[in-house]
Amino acid sequence: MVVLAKPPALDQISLLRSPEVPGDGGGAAPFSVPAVDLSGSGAAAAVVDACERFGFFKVVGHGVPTRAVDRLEAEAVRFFASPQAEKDACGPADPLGYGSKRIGRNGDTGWLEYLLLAVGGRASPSAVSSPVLPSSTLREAVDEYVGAVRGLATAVLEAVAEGLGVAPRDALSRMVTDAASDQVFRINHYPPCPLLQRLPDSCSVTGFGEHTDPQLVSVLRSNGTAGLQVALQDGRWVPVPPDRDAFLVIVGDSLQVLTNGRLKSVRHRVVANGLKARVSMIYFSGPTPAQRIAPLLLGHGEQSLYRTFTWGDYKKAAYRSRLGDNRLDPFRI
Ligand code: GA4
Repeated sequence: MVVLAKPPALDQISLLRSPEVPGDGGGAAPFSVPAVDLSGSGAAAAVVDACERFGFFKVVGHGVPTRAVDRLEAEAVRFFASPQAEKDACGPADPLGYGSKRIGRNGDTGWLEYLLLAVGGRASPSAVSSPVLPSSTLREAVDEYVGAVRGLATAVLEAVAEGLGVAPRDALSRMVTDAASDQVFRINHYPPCPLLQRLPDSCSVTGFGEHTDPQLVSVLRSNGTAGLQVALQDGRWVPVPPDRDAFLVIVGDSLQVLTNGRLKSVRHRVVANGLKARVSMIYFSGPTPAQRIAPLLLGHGEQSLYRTFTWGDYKKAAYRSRLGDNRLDPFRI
C-alpha cells in the first residue's frame, strides 16, 4: 500500500485517484459532449435524447447575452479577490451565503470558495433575495444573469415536455417559474491548487465531490479552466472541456422522478487545477416546496418507480445527506 503524506493545507480535502481519460488505451470510445441548438428544428427530440442517454448536454444557440455573462464573471472575480473579512461577512454558508472549503452541513469539503444565493420571490423572479451582498454591482450582475439563464432553463423544460409528449407544453416549466419556486444560484471559485505538484501523478484533489443535483435542471457556465467531469452510464468518468460560450444543462433528481427514470440525473464532480483558477456559475431550478414530485406520464401498465414526495420533503432529506449519497434511493419503491 502506498501511504501519501498529505500537505497540511489539504488535511480536510479528499484526494481522488486520477480519473481515467477515455481514449488513453483503455479501448473505450472517446466521448464528446452532446450539443443541442435550442433554436434549431428538432431541438425537443435532441434534448430528450441527450437527457436519456447522458443526463446532460451543452446548449449552443442559447440567446443569453455575452455581456451579461462577462459582466457577472468580472464581478465574481472581483468578489473572490476581495479581503477575506469582506467575504466572511457574507457567510458562513448555512446553507446560503459565502462558504469556503466546507460544502453542506455534514462534513463534505472541497478546494473551493463559493457564494450560494436564493433568487426569486413575487416582486422580482430573478433577483437575489438572500443573503445581502456587499456590492450592488455584483447583485445587479447576478439579477441580470439569472434573468437570462432562467429563460434558458424554462426553454429546456418546455423542450423536454414537447419531446416526451407531455401536455401542456409548460407542465414542467411552470413548476420552476412560480413566484414561490425554489431557485438557487451558486458561484464557485476554485483557486489554483499548487499543492498538486507535491502529490503523485495518479492523484488529484477534490474541487467539488461527486454528486447529483436535487432540482429539475441546473444550468452551468464556466470560464476557460477545465475541471468538470461527469459519470457516464457505464461508470466511466469523462472530462467536460470548458467552453466559455456554451451552457451545460444537467438533469437533476426531480426531473428523473417526474419522468419515471426516463431522463437520468447525472453524477458529476470537479477536480482542482494546479495552475489556473476556475470560476463557474450554476443556476438550479427547483419547484415550490409544496410541489408533488411524481411521474407526469406513465405508459399503459407502467408503475411509478418512486413513492410520491414533495420538493420540501426532498430538500429536507438532501440537507441531511452527504454530497455523494444516492439521495433518490430511499424514495424508490
Ligand atoms: C448539490 C447541488 C447544489 O450545489 C446545492 C448543493 C447543496 C449545498 O451546497 O448546500 C448540498 C448538495 C447540493 C446536495 C446535498 C447537500 C445539499 C450540499 C449537501 C451536502 C446548492 C443543492 O441544492 O444541493
